[in-house]
Amino acid sequence: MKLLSLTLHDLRLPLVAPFTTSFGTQTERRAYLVEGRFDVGSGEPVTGWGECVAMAEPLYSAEYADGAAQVIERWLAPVLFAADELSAETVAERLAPVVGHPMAKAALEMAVLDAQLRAGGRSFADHLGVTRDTVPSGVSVGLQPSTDELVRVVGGYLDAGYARIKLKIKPGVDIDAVREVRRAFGDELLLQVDANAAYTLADAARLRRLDEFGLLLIEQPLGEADLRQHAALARQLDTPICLDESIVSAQAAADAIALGAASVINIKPGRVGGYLAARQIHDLARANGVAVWCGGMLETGIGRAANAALAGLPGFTLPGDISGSDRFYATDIITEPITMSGGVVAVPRGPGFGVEVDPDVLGRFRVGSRELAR
Ligand code: OSB
Ligand code: MG
Repeated sequence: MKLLSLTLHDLRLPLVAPFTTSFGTQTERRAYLVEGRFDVGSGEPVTGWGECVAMAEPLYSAEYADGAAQVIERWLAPVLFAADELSAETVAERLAPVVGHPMAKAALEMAVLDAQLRAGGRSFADHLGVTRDTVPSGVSVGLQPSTDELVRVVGGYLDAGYARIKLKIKPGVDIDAVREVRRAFGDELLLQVDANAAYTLADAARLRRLDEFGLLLIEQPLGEADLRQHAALARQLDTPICLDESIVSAQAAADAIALGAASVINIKPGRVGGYLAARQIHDLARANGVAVWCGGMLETGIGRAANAALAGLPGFTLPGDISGSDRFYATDIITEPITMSGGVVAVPRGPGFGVEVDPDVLGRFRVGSRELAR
């Protein structure tokens, strides 16, 4: 394949409700979508879509939306335009000389992969060898103004059928919140927490108080670079430690496993540089007996569909943050939104990622676009 043109669509999607984590509150999702047009050797050019999961501000990771768009425009797209035999399998290797920027790279790999699969009439799930028809659907619940409100919001998601609840926590908004949710919904509820790096090792005694609540895991209690500290914390807790921010590559995953820093890994394809690296981490974790689940980054339907396929791999033994589109958006940018029903989301089976972008909706939420060409 040859890349003919690349359009960066700059979107601002309003959220159905504010989403608050230990690092801030979002009321809209700023997202760049990547639309690639490819010469596939025969017939008409084929379009492939990718989504950049970098957030508007560099608070979750060093990458942020405008920085990712710039690195794509200035450094990454030119490498792909120069390639005569482009394939999804070689994107990461071609882009490797540019240090970092996994989310920008992942968006480009997605567009190439989507087009390549569409040209061959195959779905991403078939490409991965996924045989499951559905994946369990969990929901990430933001910090709420009060514990009463938290219990009410969790109750709403459980009534809707979500299979697992993840509570965002931060120092001081943790023990009581978890206790009240447990009290309201019982011990059978699949419950986990995510600190987004808000604690330090000095908080170990406080975090140990979470052990009594039978949580599936605690996600990223400490900083991104704190692999050794996470290993030290793991020795003091019964609750399994899951890493998110720290797993920036397959190498980081291997290090975390070897150090005993994580007994569970949250796989986010954007954070690790793409869906093919995500698959490698899945394989590595599975070989080491480490459970994985698919994280989310408030994706539009494009990334949400791709995540639902990835999560069909056999090592994804815990429910992911793969909720229905309506958990964040009143209107998704794809023609048929991703839906959660009975606690599961369907694995898409159409060509490529299996979803179609709605040009009208895209136009409605787009605040700018840039077209790049060979
Ligand atoms: O830490 O998992 C996280 C959203 C943005 C950035 C980081 C995280 C999250 C979520 C939401 O928890 C997951 C989702 O998309 O449902
Ligand atoms: Mg997380």
